[in-house]
Amino acid sequence: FGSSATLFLEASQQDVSQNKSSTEKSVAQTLQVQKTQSSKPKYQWKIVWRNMIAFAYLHLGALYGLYLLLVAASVYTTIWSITIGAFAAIGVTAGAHRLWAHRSYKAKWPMRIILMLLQTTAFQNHIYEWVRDHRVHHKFTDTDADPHNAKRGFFFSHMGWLLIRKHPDVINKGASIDMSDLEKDFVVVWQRRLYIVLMPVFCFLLPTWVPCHFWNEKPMYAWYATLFRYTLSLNLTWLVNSAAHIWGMKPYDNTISPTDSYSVGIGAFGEGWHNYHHVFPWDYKAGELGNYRTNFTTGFIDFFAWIGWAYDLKTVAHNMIKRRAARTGDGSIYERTDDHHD
Ligand code: ST9
Ligand code: ZN
Ligand code: ZN
Repeated sequence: FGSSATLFLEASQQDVSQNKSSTEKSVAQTLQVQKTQSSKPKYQWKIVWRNMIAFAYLHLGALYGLYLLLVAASVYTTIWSITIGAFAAIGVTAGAHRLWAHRSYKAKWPMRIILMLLQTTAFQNHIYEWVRDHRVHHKFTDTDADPHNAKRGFFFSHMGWLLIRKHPDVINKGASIDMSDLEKDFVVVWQRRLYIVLMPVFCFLLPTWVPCHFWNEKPMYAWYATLFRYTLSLNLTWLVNSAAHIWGMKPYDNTISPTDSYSVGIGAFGEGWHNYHHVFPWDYKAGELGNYRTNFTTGFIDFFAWIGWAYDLKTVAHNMIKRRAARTGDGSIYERTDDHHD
């Protein structure tokens, strides 16, 4: 404000004393504004080498793990890896995402504890941090304040955002996000406090120990199988931020980057109906129809609703969806052929 006032005074004085033409004045003003702006600190990437090394190791280890699972390890180790990967995914989709980030249903404490342990197995940061980044992503989608802003390209929105320091806008604008609901949930609070112990145990140690103890798997094979399971589930999750913000249909809102993607939907346990999800984030199905084959997470929540542990499941009225699609969609809703859009 101070520099704008100085600018104004300087411009006025010049006007009186030198009687310059208005064109000259505006050139002087532009130069002055440019000077003021260039004195602001410019955002620069800051690589976090610890993460670079960790993710390089994870991906190389995962490739070796895949090789071992295919040619050397016990078939039980493969079945075990898939099972743990699936349970961990549910912790992210039904837990961190649909329950804690969006409050699209309510869950009794035993279900919340189960979901918390599954989410810990997925090691995608503790629930509080995961939810904070995700709420910021929804509120500031496709801007610098979006932690994995898809406008910065496939690699950044996929994995790159975890390799560099966050854009200052993420932290500044993220401060406006209300997290008080999570601060009151004892399951979230205690997971955050104990994360440094819980995460290594549930994501790495237990999944590696079980194959060695129960079917005499070689420890090295079990370790690389763990790296494969973890790295694959990370990449499937990241595809929601990258691929499902770049390629696919936009049946509900054509003006935003998120898309409905059948293949991401399957791989990410029903989280690929991302155009729908960004328009109606409170729907517990995170998709319009949520049939179980393409939306396994919905089946999981419905099961817990059936036994009474999940309740207050929120959905969206059919008419409201239809009206919104007609108003802002890309028209693809009228060409439904796949499972999701039957
Ligand atoms: C991972 C997460 O992979 C994946 C999330 C994916 C989300 C997908 C969404 C789609 C939904 C569906 C799911 C489908 C699932 C399918 C499964 C299929 C199998 N707001 O972060 P710091 C402040 S994680 C407000 O350190 P730096 C805050 O004060 C992988 N404030 O920033 C914070 O302090 P504190 C494993 C914010 O230093 C302070 O800033 N994990 C916000 O720039 C510093 O925060 C890793 O690899 C915000 N949003 O570092 C760890 N953010 O926390 C990677 C920050 O004390 N992370 N603040 O309150 C890191 O190393 C660092 O975070 C960093 C940035 C280097 C990336
Ligand atoms: Zn979401
Ligand atoms: Zn998104």
